[in-house]
Amino acid sequence: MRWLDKLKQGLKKTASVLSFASVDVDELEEALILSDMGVETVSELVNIIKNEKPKTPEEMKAILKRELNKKIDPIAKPLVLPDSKPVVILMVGVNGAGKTTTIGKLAAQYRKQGKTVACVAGDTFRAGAVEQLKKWAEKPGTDFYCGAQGCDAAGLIFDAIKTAKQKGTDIVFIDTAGRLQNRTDLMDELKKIVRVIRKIDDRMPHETILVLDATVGQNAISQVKIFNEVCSLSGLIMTKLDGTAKGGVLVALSKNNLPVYAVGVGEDVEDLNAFAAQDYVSSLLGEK
Ligand SMILES: Nc1nc2c(ncn2[C@@H]2O[C@H](COP(=O)(O)OP(=O)(O)OP(=O)(O)O)[C@@H](O)[C@H]2O)c(=O)[nH]1
Ligand SMILES: [Mg+2]
Repeated sequence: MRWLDKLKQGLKKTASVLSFASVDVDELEEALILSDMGVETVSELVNIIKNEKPKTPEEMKAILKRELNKKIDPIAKPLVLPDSKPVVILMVGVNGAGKTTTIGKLAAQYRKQGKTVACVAGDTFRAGAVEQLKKWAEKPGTDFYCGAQGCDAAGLIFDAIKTAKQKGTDIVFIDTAGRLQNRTDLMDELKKIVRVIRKIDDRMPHETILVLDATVGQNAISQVKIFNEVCSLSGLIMTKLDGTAKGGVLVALSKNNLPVYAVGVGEDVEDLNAFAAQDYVSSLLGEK
């Protein structure tokens, strides 16, 4: 299946929440809230639509489409790697968001472009985490760094980056353990990881990406806020846009001005792609 078809297919549930047959603004408001766009964004959108007094559902949809594009356009930015060897990319997020899978997908994409890649198993916490990343790393042939379960993640990451630097590796992906944003002990560990990486080079990590699971809807807002406070995020990747009715959450996230580098619509290696504003908005609105 082509990417755009996958995206449309994935956002079908959200699109069905957002389908409207009349120009009833209350009905529209409810639908927008159900799609997890957030109360603030929704009231802003509804006010604009009310002011323009659309006469047909098509007119209403056209206004909505224009306004959604306006919000999404500035945050839909591809990941552009800086000129550095290595480029260090740190992946963070709550448990099960899709960090490890996303690293696997990105590693494969960059290997295809001929880059040398290393994956660092910084999740030393969860049993099976190392093996999971190793499987992803093996397929496209990336270097792989890991330690014993329970070992100090920051130390492992420090050594791995140093070695990758000596070897001249192009990109280093650092996987980290999932952590809920209310676990201060784990958040402190993340601070330590960042501190240690900065000791090698204060421009590192070049990217700190929060991986968000689209199915959590509005909880993504507090995840962004807290992870940003702890490790100063450079961008977001949203996974699991397939099969969620809460696909509107990306619209709510746009007010953070953090770029959304990519979105995931499935578990396979090709199910991650750059986030394109128009494709997303037209999928959200169920356009053919
Ligand atoms: N449907 C779907 N599943 C996904 C997507 N991305 C990841 N997954 C699945 O989500 C589950 C969790 O993914 P992981 O990559 O292990 O998540 P994680 O953030 O590394 O999890 P922890 O290490 O436990 O914190 C796996 O079963 C993945 O296959 C996606 O875009 N769509
Ligand atoms: Mg993981």
